Amino acid sequence: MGEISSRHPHLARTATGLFSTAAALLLASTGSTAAAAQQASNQPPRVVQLAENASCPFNSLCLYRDHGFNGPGYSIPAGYPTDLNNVPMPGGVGGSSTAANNVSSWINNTGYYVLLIDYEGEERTLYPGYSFEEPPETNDSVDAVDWRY
Ligand SMILES: [Ca+2]
Ligand SMILES: [Ca+2]
Repeated sequence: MGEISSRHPHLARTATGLFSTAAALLLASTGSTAAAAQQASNQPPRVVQLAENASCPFNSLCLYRDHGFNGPGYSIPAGYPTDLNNVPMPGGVGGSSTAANNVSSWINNTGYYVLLIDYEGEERTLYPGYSFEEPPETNDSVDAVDWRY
């Protein structure tokens, strides 16, 4: 979190404050599946794996491995900067096992601008309330997401 907190001190504080709630919820759901165990060990605390065919929750950014909002997907709460290298997503192109360089479709179900950041390329903006299918030029390229208000 060091890099994030230096760039966004107020966001980092918010995330830390909410972390205890998320951890408590994880501990409370003891009917744990392999996915939940993986979630507890690896993934950023507020990034949640979507159930199959689940709709994108309100006030979240949703990302999907495949086009058409298919394949493994996650929701990220509004305002939570996320390095996709920390989000497990097996079955990616070229054998990638994280969401970095793997996402093909997005749903911005928030009122905020989302920055789609490619460490090797450009930074693009996904407008509030918009969904987006990656064109061939930028498919499987985003490494991190950040937010603008
Ligand atoms: Ca993909
Ligand atoms: Ca990239």
